[in-house]
Amino acid sequence: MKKVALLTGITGQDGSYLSEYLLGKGYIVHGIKRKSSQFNTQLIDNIYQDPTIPNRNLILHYGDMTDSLSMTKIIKKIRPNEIYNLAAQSHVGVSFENPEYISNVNSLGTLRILESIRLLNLQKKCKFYQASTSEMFGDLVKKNLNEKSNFLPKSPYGVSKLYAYWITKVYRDSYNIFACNGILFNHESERRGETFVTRKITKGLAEIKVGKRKCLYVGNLNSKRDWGYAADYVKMQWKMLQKKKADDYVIATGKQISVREFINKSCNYLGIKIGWKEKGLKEFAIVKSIIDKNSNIKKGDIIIRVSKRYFRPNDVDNLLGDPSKAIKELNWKPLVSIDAIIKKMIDNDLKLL
Ligand code: NAP
Ligand code: G4F
Repeated sequence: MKKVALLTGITGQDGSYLSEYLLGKGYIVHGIKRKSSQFNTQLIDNIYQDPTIPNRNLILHYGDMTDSLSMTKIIKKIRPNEIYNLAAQSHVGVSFENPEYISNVNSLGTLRILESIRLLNLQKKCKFYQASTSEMFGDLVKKNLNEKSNFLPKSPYGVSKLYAYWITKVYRDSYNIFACNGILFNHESERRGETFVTRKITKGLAEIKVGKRKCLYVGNLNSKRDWGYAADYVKMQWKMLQKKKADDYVIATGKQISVREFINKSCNYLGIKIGWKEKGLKEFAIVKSIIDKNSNIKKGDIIIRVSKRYFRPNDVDNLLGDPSKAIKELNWKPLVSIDAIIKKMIDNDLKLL
């Protein structure tokens, strides 16, 4: 019998990679998508329309994390073996603008699924994966963060995800549900949403290179992140649910760079040498030289500026993970370096242009 998986957030970065991965493993994949005024299935259209994948293997349902009835109805109909809860309002900066909605989706949305598993008596049949996040840690601890580190979230997003993390543990311990938290550090890809800083930089610089844009405005350049590759990380989501015992795991590379270094590396890859001038909100990056003489950029052009608009009321400046437990128990090894991620993202953004 084929295994049946249900993915919330199937239209997002991780949802698209995980559904490809599970279909490749012979699963029947059900996904929940929101009703939107524009198409929101771009990232899964390739698999949805793939003639080699039978229609019945990838099935989409309309639903919403804020709507218990729709969620319970879908779970009752499908009776999945595995649920991957990837759906979230996932932008930390935006969470300061709509904290109530983000809590409804990220916190109560998770509770709604766990309650459905319990009320439908699926405890023995259905395993549950929760997309937890390094943003729950905050940045008060300056060492590598692991499963035993304290949580001190600094944003409504971080707090909403901490509720989801704990309720997942509570349902595991109270009702014997096989429920795991994957505490994933930042992971990026060609499919990363365009408002997250890495994609904003690779897309923005690609546009500057081809003359579609003059300058890119960013926020906190000093923030450091432990950036990995999304297609690599989703495999660990699946692996967690294949263990004998449910547990929580940090998935990270154990290396970090700053936003400024990410820009430097991206410019290097595009053959643009830049220098940084001034400090704080006045800081900017100026072109010192360019390898590609046909480029639209000239020496002396200012291509990056800082704007107050992209600062958060409170930011996590420093995130670095310690994936030792996953390395040992899940046979985890980060496979794609930050330079390789940047190359993949820029090549894709140039191709799209
Ligand atoms: P993403 O690209 O932003 O995708 C989020 C998904 O959630 C989208 O499919 C979105 O649907 C869906 N969604 C949002 N609100 C919803 C609602 N009310 N009802 C139903 N679906 C809703 O995020 P991602 O990067 O793939 O991340 C996947 C999960 O991992 C998220 O829970 C995120 O918080 C968590 N996480 C991500 C990272 C990372 O670095 N990427 C790190 C740690 C944890 P639409 O397409 O309709 O918007
Ligand atoms: O790319 P970001 O928006 O990602 P952030 O805040 O780390 O959140 C992402 O990773 C979390 C895991 O730790 C996920 F849970 C979450 O769902 C999301 O996927 O920002 C990264 C850093 C921040 O410090 C931000 O202040 O970059 C800084 N930054 C500087 N300029 C900017 C910008 N961030 C954005 N989005 N846009 C800017 O212009």
